[in-house]
Amino acid sequence: MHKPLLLICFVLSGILAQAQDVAPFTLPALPYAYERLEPFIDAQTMEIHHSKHHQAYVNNLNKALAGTTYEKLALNDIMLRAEKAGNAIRNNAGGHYNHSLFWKILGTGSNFNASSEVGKAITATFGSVDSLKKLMNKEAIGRFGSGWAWLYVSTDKKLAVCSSPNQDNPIMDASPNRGLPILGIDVWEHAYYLKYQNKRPDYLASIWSVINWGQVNEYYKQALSDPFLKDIEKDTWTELKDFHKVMAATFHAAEEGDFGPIRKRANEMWMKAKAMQTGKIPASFDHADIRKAISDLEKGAAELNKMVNKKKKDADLNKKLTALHDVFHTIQGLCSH
Ligand code: MN3
Repeated sequence: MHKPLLLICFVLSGILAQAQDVAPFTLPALPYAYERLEPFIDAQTMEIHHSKHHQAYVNNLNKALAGTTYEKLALNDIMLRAEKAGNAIRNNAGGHYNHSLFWKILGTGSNFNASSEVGKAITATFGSVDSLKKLMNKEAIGRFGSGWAWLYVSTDKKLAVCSSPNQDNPIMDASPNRGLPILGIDVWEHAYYLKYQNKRPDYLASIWSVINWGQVNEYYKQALSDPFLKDIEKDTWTELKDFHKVMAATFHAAEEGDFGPIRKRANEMWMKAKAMQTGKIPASFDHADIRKAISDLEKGAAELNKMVNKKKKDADLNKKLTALHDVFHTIQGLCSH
């Protein structure tokens, strides 16, 4: 191919890849023919699963996002707020993300390679790939109703296994297990019912024959260096989120000239700052500069609380609250990449 043409294709594919990461979302093409996974997964199941089920998640996601504040966010950032966003966005964002990953980690001709990066990590973590399969099948069989079984890179960059209900996944704020998925198994009946009927274990015994381990290895390497993993880790910091809620409610009201909320919640804000100071800081953020800023935050919040108790003037409270808000943003800044 000519160089200029190659460049145009490269730029175009970049734009398209970006375009798919925000609404309106589109159904990604299946990277192989429907019958490619026969006899393990039948062509009819693949066709309905991709062109009907996945398409419906995409359509319903676009519909649910329209006109909301989530509309401009990347898919990852939507999932980070899934619980807050409500069930329509949560279920369909998950449905779109999970299936997009699922199609890519399926395929034939790329066998498990014990000396690949993910191969070595699987052996080190689970003992062998067979132990991993047993563990994931156990999660998949144990998942009551519809859901997924996951192999994911946790926020401390280790491999882990879990399952999730419905279309949840480890990226979501709603999930008790957090990290970036690198292999997911769909255990909704629509994934296997035509061929396996109610026999979920038979489907699970088969699906390992069509895992594209080369792609799983790529996802593993990407996850290890993905800055988004830190965003997920930050989202696990409950004390930070709790403080943020009180700060947002009181500071924005004060900006509008309403000091009622801070007068009412100064003690609560101080307690939340104390909780940050005594609670566990996620490993990536547990540095001296963040500890120092949290200590400043606690001191400032204690002082503000004292001022409120002494019924100081709005202007004095405003100065203190603004300074506290700045310290909080310093912490937020130290957490970002
Ligand atoms: Mn499905």
